[in-house]
Amino acid sequence: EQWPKGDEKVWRAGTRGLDTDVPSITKTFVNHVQTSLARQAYNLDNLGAYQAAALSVRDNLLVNWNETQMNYTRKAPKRAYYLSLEFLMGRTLDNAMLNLGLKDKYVEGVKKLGFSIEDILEQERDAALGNGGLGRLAACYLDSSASQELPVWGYGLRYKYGIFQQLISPEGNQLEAPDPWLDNQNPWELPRLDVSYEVRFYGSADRLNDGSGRSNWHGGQEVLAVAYDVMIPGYNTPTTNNLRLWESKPKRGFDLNSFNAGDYEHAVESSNSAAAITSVLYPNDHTSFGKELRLKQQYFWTAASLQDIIRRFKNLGKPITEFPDYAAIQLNDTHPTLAIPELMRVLIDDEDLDWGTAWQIVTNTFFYTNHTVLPEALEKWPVPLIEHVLPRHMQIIYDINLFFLQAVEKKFPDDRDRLSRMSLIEEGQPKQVRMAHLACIGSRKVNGVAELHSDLVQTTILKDFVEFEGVSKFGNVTNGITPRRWLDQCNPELSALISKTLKLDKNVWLKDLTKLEGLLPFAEDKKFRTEWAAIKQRNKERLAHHVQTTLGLTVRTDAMYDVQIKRLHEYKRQTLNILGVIHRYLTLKAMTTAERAKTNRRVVFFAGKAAPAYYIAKLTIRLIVNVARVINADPDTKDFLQLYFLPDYSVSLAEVLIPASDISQHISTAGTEASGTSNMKFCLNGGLLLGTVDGANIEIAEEVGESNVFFFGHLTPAVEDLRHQHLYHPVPIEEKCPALANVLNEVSKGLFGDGGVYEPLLNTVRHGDYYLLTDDFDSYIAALAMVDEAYLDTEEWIKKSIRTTAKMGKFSSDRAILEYAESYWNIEAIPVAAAK
Ligand code: RUG
Repeated sequence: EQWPKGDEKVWRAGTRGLDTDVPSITKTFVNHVQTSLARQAYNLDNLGAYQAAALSVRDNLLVNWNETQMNYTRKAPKRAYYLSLEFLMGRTLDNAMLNLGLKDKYVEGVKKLGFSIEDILEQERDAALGNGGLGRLAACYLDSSASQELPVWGYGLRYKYGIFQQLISPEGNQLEAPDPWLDNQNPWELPRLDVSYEVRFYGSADRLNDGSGRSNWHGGQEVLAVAYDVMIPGYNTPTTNNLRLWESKPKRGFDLNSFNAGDYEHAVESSNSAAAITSVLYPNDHTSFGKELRLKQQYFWTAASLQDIIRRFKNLGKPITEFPDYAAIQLNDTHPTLAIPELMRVLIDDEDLDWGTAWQIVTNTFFYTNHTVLPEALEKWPVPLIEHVLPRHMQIIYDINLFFLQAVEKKFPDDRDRLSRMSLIEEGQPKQVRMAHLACIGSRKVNGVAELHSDLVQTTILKDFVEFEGVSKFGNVTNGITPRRWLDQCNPELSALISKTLKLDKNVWLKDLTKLEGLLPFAEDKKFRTEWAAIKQRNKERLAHHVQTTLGLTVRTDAMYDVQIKRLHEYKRQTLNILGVIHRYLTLKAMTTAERAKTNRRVVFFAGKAAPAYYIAKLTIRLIVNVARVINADPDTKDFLQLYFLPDYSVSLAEVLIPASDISQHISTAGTEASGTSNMKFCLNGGLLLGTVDGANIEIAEEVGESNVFFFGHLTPAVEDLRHQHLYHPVPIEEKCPALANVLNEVSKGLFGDGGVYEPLLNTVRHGDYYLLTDDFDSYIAALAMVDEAYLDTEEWIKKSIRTTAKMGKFSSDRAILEYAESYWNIEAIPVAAAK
């Protein structure tokens, strides 16, 4: 190949390589202190040291990132694009050092410069551009894609404000504050002001009526999407992929005419409305609100991403009909479904293709992952809203629907119920577009995220579609988690013990997690068990220290740690857990001192955010906080039962909580939790699982063996009947579940402060009980008793803990991403040579 510009030798002499030894690391660090931060040793605080460390690590990432991108461009492989409205990345510095294999060197380097790595790491703010499991899954998948050297790019939005910061008032109410995560500058992103696209909203769409099916969409508002690139380093490979996040900007700075006429407000109005699109992440999980700004976010992001993907494809000089051979686009839930009509619009209106050819391309390009079957979470957009914001897309959706229903009618003649069930448009006031139906028919394949969930997708919400399109279009990819962050990074001592025991470099087992099985025989080794348990103990002390320094509370460390951390939601049943805690408290109160002394000491932790408008979820937080206040102050019981609600749950907090847990709770009503991923994280760290027969709990039990998990509660097939009985043959709670009735009464009577406050929450259990607490409470309490009994047999418990970790190989996100790559996207690894 010919050198493109100037003198190759001069270029090469100026090219930066990786800093891989301590002197070059400290040199780059000091350079950044001097020239990027304009500081010196005498005025460099921990925050400055973090920034200098981050910038020097980033230099290394950039070297690899450049090589990787150039390699992809040269080899022009098929690529996959992961479109997700949420990427819950957490902190980057530690992860980047570990993935580069340079953490030890950086630790030594910053020490020489007078800093401790722990202090530096604590300075970083989480990148919290997500609500929970869906966004964190996207982050794990990026890590695995890069680690497996797969050509995968992420596309998302660069929200100015991530998920809100959660504060707890003295009364126990959740308060929300903005999360200005970009305030201290973000060293992990590269603004690409040279990469920008125009995106249109509103206006009108006139059909050309020339038989082509084309329309002219004109007028309205035009805004700019500007790219910010985030480097995604693979583990133990130079491959460094890209996450491209879009920021919205006005196309023109402001309206000069209004400005000159003295109308300053109007002059900046349109620029404000453009910037508003990417200003904040919607803090709802599992609810669809039909808000115009959210629709604009979805379209803005999909339109910009598609323009970028198409431009990259066009650089290859191939005919547009080959697009699906070079691009697979994964829709993470229905949030990016507008990409389907948008690609149709581009192919028909801009590329002049006929409908059939365009539809062929579209349905070979997209893949759709469903993450929930809960009806309130299935996205629907009012037709009048889409007509207003995206008039051309509404036309296209109607056209897609027409052709689709004609085909259904052909296969199932005279089945009008079926047509109305399957239509993209739900009749009503107003009519609504069913996004899951659109995502399904516009995609090549559809998958759920755990075996049970994928079955439910196929037998409930998309049943008609399976009958129409054939079952082979539908599949399952059980979720996974990256063992780099969720074991090596968050639990370094356990990681080191595993490497030592398996006599394997961690580079090996962190990339082939099934190697953990080699730990199984060591469950019988007393010395190993002692080491294993000592690490758990130190992780509890680390957590207790964290609570002490952040909240000023003293947590005992000689107890079982019982953890439930996840979004607050009725279906996840934090209510069941807190009512169980109260039950335990009442039981302890009724015991003699001697009886109490024989019980298992337990510390219960909760953490999680509630959507700001979710009243019942917020009331649950309030109850937890007030129960904690009473229990922790009760001299009779406080040595045996402690309770904490840790505010402002985040990825970083999870990294401290998970390694410290003995038992964690995943207790959703059967059939409601699609998969869950924190269940996998706890088990990987040797925490046992207390759960319902739901989501990925089932597959975890299959792997680790039922004797190592604690299952309780009714099974999915029973749920519908039970709900029916609640409605039509209700049995008073005092009769059906006296233990639970007693707990509710104590709350009502004011044992934890004003009982009246909690009535709306308690009434969800007394009446209707949609999430089946009255059905599952007794078996839940029995399961908790089994957990206590098992924990008192310390050696046996440690064996269970070891066996659990040993059998978690399946749940590596590497396994999951390879399934997507092979069975869905049809892409291959494209290794890149290490930079010199
Ligand atoms: O609730 C699901 C979890 O069960 C799952 O593990 C996770 C990742 O697949 O996605 C969660 N989810 C579902 N988050 N939002 C939705 C619905 O929009």
